[in-house]
Amino acid sequence: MDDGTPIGRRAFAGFVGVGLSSLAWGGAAMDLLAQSTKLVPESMRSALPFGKGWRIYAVNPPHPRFDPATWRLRIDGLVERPQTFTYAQLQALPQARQTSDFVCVTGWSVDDVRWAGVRFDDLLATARPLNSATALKFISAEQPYEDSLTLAQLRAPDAMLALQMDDAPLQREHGAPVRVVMPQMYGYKGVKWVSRIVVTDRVEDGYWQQRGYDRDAWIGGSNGR
Ligand SMILES: Nc1nc2c(c(=O)[nH]1)N[C@H]1C(S)=C(S)[C@@H](COP(=O)(O)O)O[C@H]1N2
Ligand SMILES: [Mo]
Repeated sequence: MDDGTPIGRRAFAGFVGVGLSSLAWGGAAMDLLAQSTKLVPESMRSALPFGKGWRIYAVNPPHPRFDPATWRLRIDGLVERPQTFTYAQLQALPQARQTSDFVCVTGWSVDDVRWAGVRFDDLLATARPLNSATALKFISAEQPYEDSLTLAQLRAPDAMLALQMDDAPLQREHGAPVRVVMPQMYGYKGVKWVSRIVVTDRVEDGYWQQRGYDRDAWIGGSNGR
């Protein structure tokens, strides 16, 4: 899944005619160049790693590695039948598509991200949440990152567990193989590297709520904005 990265960097270095080591290129530097310089045509900008304005966030490097042979998504808690999905089984569920903007509470955003993935009703269909269930807790393989959303919030038409971003499998740095996408809320609700979903009857404070951010992260309607 990292295939595009070295190619993108080579293509970029070749285009501007400099021989900088790829090690010198942090995501932020790539962003600045890709967005500010008129030397880089739009067609090439979209091919660059992080070129659309993404900042890669993680709380506990290195990023988890995705091995399709061993990776599993566990769904348990208040369900009739706990589930363990392989990646292939997730791919076999109905795949929804959407284009939505992504907004981080710290001020950066990425417009028109193309996502594909599974709606939560489809994801939970075989597990069958109990009547007492009201929320999902998403646990990242990157411990201790986690966050929760209510089932009502997750019924938003643009909420999904994403397998793809911009027509390609989710890249490692963006949370491969699956991340939560909740476009009406700030990005911190979108847990990357999701490895377990616990069906619960109460919303718990997630990683950033424990550090002072609002539980309900509505864009423009939370965190003092
Ligand atoms: N596991 C995990 N998920 C995470 C984070 C993180 O640090 N670790 N950061 C969150 C925040 S604050 C934002 S804005 C987005 C950033 O997504 P990106 O790293 O794909 O740009 O991921 C969210 N999900
Ligand atoms: Mo964020």
